[in-house]
Formats: sequence, structure tokens, C-alpha cells
Amino acid sequence: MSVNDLFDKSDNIELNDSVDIEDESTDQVAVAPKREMESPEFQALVQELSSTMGVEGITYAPNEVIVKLNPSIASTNQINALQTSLDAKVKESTQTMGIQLWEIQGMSVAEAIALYGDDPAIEYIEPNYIGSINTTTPNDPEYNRLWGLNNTGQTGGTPDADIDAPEAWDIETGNNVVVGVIDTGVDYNHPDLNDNMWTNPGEIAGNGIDDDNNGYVDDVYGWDFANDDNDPFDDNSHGTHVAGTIAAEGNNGIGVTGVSWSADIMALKFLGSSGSGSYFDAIQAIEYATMMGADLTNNSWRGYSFSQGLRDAIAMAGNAGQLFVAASGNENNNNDTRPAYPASYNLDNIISVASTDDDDRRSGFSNFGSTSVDLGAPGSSVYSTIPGGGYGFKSGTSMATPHVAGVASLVWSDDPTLTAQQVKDRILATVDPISDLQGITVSGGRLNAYSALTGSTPPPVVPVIFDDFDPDVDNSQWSNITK
Ligand SMILES: [Ca+2]
Ligand SMILES: [Ca+2]
Ligand SMILES: [Ca+2]
Ligand SMILES: [Ca+2]
Repeated sequence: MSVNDLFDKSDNIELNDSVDIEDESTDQVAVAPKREMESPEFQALVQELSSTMGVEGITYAPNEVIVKLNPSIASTNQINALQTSLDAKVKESTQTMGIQLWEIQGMSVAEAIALYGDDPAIEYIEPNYIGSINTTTPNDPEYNRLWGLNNTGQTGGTPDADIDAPEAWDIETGNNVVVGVIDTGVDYNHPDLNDNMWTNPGEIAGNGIDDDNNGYVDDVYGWDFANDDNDPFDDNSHGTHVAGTIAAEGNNGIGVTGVSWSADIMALKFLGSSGSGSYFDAIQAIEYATMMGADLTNNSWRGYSFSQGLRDAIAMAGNAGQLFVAASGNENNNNDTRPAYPASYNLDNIISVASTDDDDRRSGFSNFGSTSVDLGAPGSSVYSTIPGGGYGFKSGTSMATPHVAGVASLVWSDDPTLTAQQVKDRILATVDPISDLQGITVSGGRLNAYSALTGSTPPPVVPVIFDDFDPDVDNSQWSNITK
């Protein structure tokens, strides 16, 4: 049903008293009658107009209409009458075209258009639509909980304190970049993850044979280095949560979406059900990711003791072109003075991540460091997947880190020719500066996916030099770091 359809059928139009004008001139009868606003037909038309005007992603100024009067018909009295009925005043006019912006108070935009869309004195009346860059909104029902991806103030925070994911998705939603999740394992059966799991193309499952001769028998989704078996299922929940932020299946009508809608998650379990694990198992996991060709790994865990072996494993990954995204830690520490590993190793392929909240403030728990922590990313009250097909909230630099890993995978999806260094430089050079991170992080800002995708390749970040060995700390255990 259109405006014309309705009005063509409107044989019983009544004059509404409120349209009456003070000036009893002969122009009065020429004013188009105000339709009966209580009638079902009118209400249906308003409803139809509202739904057309307000479809997803389209917004318009709530109390404004763009009006062009028909100069051959409109008289001063008619215009006055129209403006009175709309409780309208002219806010602005174009210089030469006779198009005006009216501010209306008497009724909604849809009602105004329904009433006067066919008025002969008006050439057209339309919403004052809000234009913006394109955005892509996924259909996942819990998407609105993901303030870190798109913050509209839905959690009481500051609108746009987010990574601009919908703007980024208009450019790139991700493809099969392989992201190793070095963590507590992954619920690879989760309905929002199972189609985004990496599987070893050279391995036949369950035949008891190491088909690809990589030293691991029946390693299909990755490996469990904590328990030395081929089942990296998550018996903690941390790794599944991290995996969902990177690449929960986007736009599948289920649950949430990751930063990437379709990266491939390699499950590399070295933290056991308690959330801790040994550095040797971490070294094996990093070696596996490198051997099997992961493009990057997410490392939401830390310890406070230096290990040459761990450093060697990460350096080897870097030599293979792999990016290593690491959590800075949750102790509100300055990592410049008290290094947290692996984030604090002075290696070019490491990105060290602090946590921010929905007001673009540093999360109170987050570590920082002007030379040792690179940037911030959303990490407070992050909603993501948990084992058993569920969802839940977690906070920590552990939750910030996978936002960065997800953006790295998007950047690589968009341009596979980039080196790890170029991806890192791009991400750090295109942060949104935020006051809370100025001077206490390398970049001084919070991750922005859209800017990372669109920014030109920046000059290289100056290498960080600092003493990364603290002999006073003895910590042979590595912990995942969910606050
Ligand atoms: Ca935004
Ligand atoms: Ca194998
Ligand atoms: Ca096999
Ligand atoms: Ca989903």
C-alpha cells in the first residue's frame, strides 16, 4: 500500500479542526484536509511508512522533515496552516532550490508524511535521513551484547567506544586465515564454532596412524599438549570464549559473531582444566602452530619468568611469518618494569594487548607499558562462546587479545600479501587514540578494525628495547588470564 493507494480510496476525508487557520481568506479551502489520524487506514499507512523509513541501518532525524513547497499553488496562508498543524518552524533553507528543513513537534515524521504526502501545495515532504558510511550487521541474535564490536551505549557505556566492526565488515568479513588458539582447548562441537574449526588436511581421524607424519597421531583439530592426547576439547571454558571472540560463526542466525565471521580456529591446548600449564607444553603448542602453518596465534596467558625456550619458539614462529598476539596481564602492572611473558619478549612478531572497557577507559585490572604494551582492545564484560554450546561473559586482557587476533585475521583476509610485520604495523598505526592509554602504551590507542583495513601501510614502529629478564621472579607455571 502506498500513499497514493490510500488517498485514492479516501472518499470520506474529514476536515480536522486543528488545520483551521486564523485568516479567513479564501485560501483556506485549498489547504489539503488533514486526514483522520485515528482511522485504521491512516494508522496502517503510518505503520507502513515507519517500517519503510526505519529498516535496519537506516536512520533519520526524529523531528525534522525536508519540504519543498509547490510555488505555483502554495500561498502564505496555506504554508502557515501546514506549519501550524505540524507545530513546525523552518530551521534552514537552501540558497537557490527552495528546499527547506522543517522542525516539527506536533507529530511524528511518518504521521506528517502520511498527512501531507499528497498535498498539492507540497511538491514533496520526506524524512531527513542520516547518511553514513556503509555498515554490515550480522543476524546473530546476541550480537547486540557485543559492545566491543559495536557500542551504541547498550551497556551504559560511551557510544562508539568500540572497534568499528560493522564498518569493517562492509569491507571484509574474513576467510580461512588460520588462527591457533593456544589456551585451554576449544569446544569444537559448539554450534557457533564447529564450522570455523581448522582441521588437519593430512590426517585421517581415528585410525591410530600419524598419517601426515608430523609426530602426532590423529591430530584433527589440533592437539592437547596438557594431557598429551589428540583431543583438545576445552574442560575449562577460557579457550572456547577466546575462540568465539576471534571467529564465532558470523551471520549464521545463532548466538554471537566473532571479529572474523569465518577464520579457522586451530585448537592448541596446553592449559589444563585448572587454567594453568607448563612452559614446555606451551613451546610444543607454538611449534605445532608453526609446523602446521597457522597464520597467527592468540595467547591469552602469561607468566612472570623469562624462558629462553619459549622465546626461541616465538622467534621461530616469527621467522616463519607468523604473528603472535599476547595478553599483557591482569595485575594492573607496568610491564616496562615487570615484564610478563610471552607478551613482553622483545620480538617483532609479538603484539601485546591491554584491556579497555565500554567507556574507552583502561580496564582497572589491565597491565600497561609505554614500551612493552602495544595497544588496547575491548576486554571488560565480553560475551562469547563457552563449552556445551553456551555463552557467557568474561573479563580480562585474555578477552582483549582475541579482538586483536580477529582484526589481524581480517586484515590478512583482505590482503594475503602482507607480512606479519605489515599487519602489526597497520594495526598499531590505525588505533583510535584514547586518553587512558596515552603514554602508557606504544600506540596510545584502542584497536579499530575499520581503520586497520583501510589505513595505508604506515612507517614501521620503532623497535622496543628493554631488559626482559627478571631473575628475582620464579614462576614455572603459566596461567590464563581471565579476570
Ligand atoms: Ca563504532
Ligand atoms: Ca599427525
Ligand atoms: Ca590418523
Ligand atoms: Ca553466530
